[in-house]
Order: sequence, then C-alpha cells, then structure tokens
Amino acid sequence: MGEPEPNPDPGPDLTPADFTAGCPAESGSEGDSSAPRLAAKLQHLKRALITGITGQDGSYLAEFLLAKDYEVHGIIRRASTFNTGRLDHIYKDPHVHDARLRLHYGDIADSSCLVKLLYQIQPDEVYHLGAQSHVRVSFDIPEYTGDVTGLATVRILEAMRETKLNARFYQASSSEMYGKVQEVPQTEKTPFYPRSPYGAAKVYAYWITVNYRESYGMHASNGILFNHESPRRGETFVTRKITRAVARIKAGLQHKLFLGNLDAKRDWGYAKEYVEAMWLMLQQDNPDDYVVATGETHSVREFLEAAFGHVGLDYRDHVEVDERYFRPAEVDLLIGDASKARTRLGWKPRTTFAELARLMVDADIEAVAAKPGDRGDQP
Ligand code: NAP
Ligand code: G4F
Repeated sequence: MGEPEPNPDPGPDLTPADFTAGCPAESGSEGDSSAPRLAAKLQHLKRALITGITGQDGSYLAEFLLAKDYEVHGIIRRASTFNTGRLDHIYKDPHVHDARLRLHYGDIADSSCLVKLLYQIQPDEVYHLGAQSHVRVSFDIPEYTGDVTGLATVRILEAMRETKLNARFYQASSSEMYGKVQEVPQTEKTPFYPRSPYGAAKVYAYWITVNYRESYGMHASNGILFNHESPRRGETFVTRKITRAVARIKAGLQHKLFLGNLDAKRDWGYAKEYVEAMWLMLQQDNPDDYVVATGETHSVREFLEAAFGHVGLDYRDHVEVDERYFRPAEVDLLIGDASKARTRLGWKPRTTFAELARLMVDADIEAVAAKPGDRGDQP
C-alpha cells in the first residue's frame, strides 16, 4: 500500500535571496559566491541537476537523490509568487553547512542561462523534467509548448556540449507520443503517432536525444513514462481533479464535478516509484530508451468508481460531462509493456491502481481537513 503524503515541518521559509542566480548572473548575490564554496565542501558527492524540480516528478526525484547522498541542484522559474510548495519539506537554508539541495533561478526557454548554470554547477547527471506538461493546454498554446516542451531539450543538450560537460542526460519522454496507438501494448519499438502539440513536441525531444547519443556519443536516455500520479499531481490533471473533488464533496464544500471524456483509458502508476526508474537509467553503462508503466489500463470512469467508492459515494450522483474538457484529438488507450525496464533495470511498479486512487483521496481529505475554511473554486 502506498504511503500517504508526508506532512513534515516545512523548515525555514524560502526567500528569493536563498536561490542562486542562474540567468542573468547577479554579481555579488548569494549565488555567485556560494556555488564554488559548495563545490569545494561537497565535492565527494555525486551532483545532479534537475529541470522542473518544482513539479510533481522533480520533487520526488530530488527527495530520492538526496536520500542517495547526492548534492541536488534544481532550476526554478522566477515568479511573482513562490512555486516551491512541493519542495518546502526538503529545503534547508543554504547557509546551513550540510544543505545539499540548491535552487537556481533559470528558464529552459533561455539557452544562455542554461549554459551558465551547467558551467557553474558541473553536474554528473542532468534530469530534464521541465515542460509545459498539460496536453489540453498544449492545444491552446501550441507554439509555446513546442518551444518549452520540445526545443528546450536541444537547448540543454547543446549547452552540455558547449560547456564540454561529460554528464549523463535523462529526457522525460512520454507515452503521449504513442497517441493513436499503433500496437497494444506499447513497447520501445512501437511507432509514435502523437495526437497533440504536446505529443508532437515530446516526439521531437525524444529523437533529438537519440540523435545526440548517436552523433556525439553522449550518455543520453529517454524514459518513456506512462501516466503517473500522486498527491502532488497538478490539480488540473484528471486523477487529482477527481480526488480533490471527492475530498471537497465529502466535506460538503462542493457538490458537482465537471469532467470531459470518461472513456479514455490510461496506464496509471505511482509517481514516487517512477522516479527511481529515471535514476536507474543513468546508472547503466550504456544509454538507452525504456518504457516505464504498470501494464494495466483503466478508464477515467474506473478511476471515478475507485475514488468516490473509497469514501462511500457514487460518482454518478456528482459527475457531469462538460464538453469544454474534450480535446480536439484524443488518445483513447494507453497501456505499456515495461518488460525491458524490468529485466535490464530491475524496476517494477509496486502500488496498484486501487491503492493509488485511495492514497490520493486520503491525502486530499487530509489537506481539506487542514484547511477547513478553504472554499476556493475547483480547477
Ligand atoms: P509538472 O508537475 O507539470 O512539472 C513541470 C515542471 O516544469 C515544473 O517544475 C515547472 O515549473 C517546470 N517548467 C515549466 N516551464 C518551465 C520553464 N520555461 N522553465 C523552467 N521550468 C519550467 O510535470 P510532471 O508531472 O512532474 O512531469 C515531469 C516531466 O515528465 C514533464 O516533462 C512531463 O511532460 C513528463 N511526463 C510526465 C508524465 C506524468 O504522467 N506525470 C508522464 C510522462 C512524461 P513551475 O512549477 O514553475 O510551473
Ligand atoms: O490527466 P490528463 O490530463 O493526462 P494526459 O492527457 O494523459 O497527460 C498526462 O500524461 C502524459 C503521459 O501519457 C504526460 F506526458 C502528460 O504530461 C500528462 O502528465 O488526462 C487523462 C485523460 C485524458 O484522456 C482526458 O481527456 O483524462 C481525460 N479527461 C476527462 N476529463 C480529463 C478530464 N483530463 C483532464 N485533465 N481534465 C478533465 O476534466
């Protein structure tokens, strides 16, 4: 059974001065002076750089690598509000002598800052997770998605070449690339047929990763991850939208939940387990591409049954379909065959579909109980 979301002491408040300046370098800032000091002090540790560290996977991967004694660096976007909520529990003030998590301002749309950060940090492993990752949103902002989800990969690979960095590289590829599936189940050999600007951008990122591996001998691997969820999943992805609504309906804070296509089927796993597969790929002697999946598929409707059923509710009393959430082109069915990851990496999923739905509902119930006055709109 998967464990519930941790709720530890959030530690010291994060302030902008805590983050090093990636782009542009701010002379005299904490960043300029602390990075070399850190390098000297912690040079015996393996060093990882994560783009997208503030996201669902980035936060789990940072935890995982810290537990393996890595020094972990993450790129975060400048924003007018803090976007580090998923990291607060593992963040320590950089003045603390053993702080091994370092955050740097930067943007994967800006190659000059990527070059500066890679040069400054000199990581052994680069995990590229940053992306505009919402499929429905990619239809509204296709060009931006192409830039941030597709081209950012070549920006990082080029920055690695330019800085002559001999680091290993992980590309967060996606089952969304299979789109209108050409084979069931999908393997590393199944042809891609993307059905969204997001999927098309990920196909570019996948192939440019393969191309840099073959052209320049880089240790660059693609993890083709099928949908993976958790209590840290963004609130507008379907599983989290459902579990959050279940908690709010149970607490009497809302009555209805509006969704799109309930018949779409996905291979849903637990995100916390999937980040280990990313790490395992970079520990192999040779780079390669791997499917990471559970091998089971379930419809959105089945997730509704599991999530509402967990608290004794019938989803049919609460769910309505709103065509606003339909996509111009849908991916009807995804189911992955992760045999290669199992045999070569020794990776396999542990949390079942029903356990995943339950642990997400339980975490959202806890979150609602912790904030009883919050009557904010559903996403
Ligand atoms: P997520 O929660 O949406 O996180 C995306 C991350 O990218 C966030 O940290 C976000 O920062 C960052 N980001 C977006 N634009 C950026 C920019 N211009 N510069 C710097 N950072 C930027 O996604 P996730 O679920 O953790 O997924 C991680 C990666 O795996 C993504 O590439 C996704 O496409 C891919 N993937 C996900 C799944 C899945 O089921 N979760 C499956 C296959 C592949 P903010 O916090 O500031 O927004
Ligand atoms: O939760 P979703 O938005 O995830 P989707 O589109 O499968 O994409 C996720 O998984 C990909 C891996 O295959 C990642 F690469 C990607 O970054 C992202 O993490 O939607 C899942 C299904 C879709 O078929 C969608 O049409 O749920 C259906 N759905 C039905 N009602 C809905 C809704 N999706 C959302 N987001 N919101 C709804 O109201």
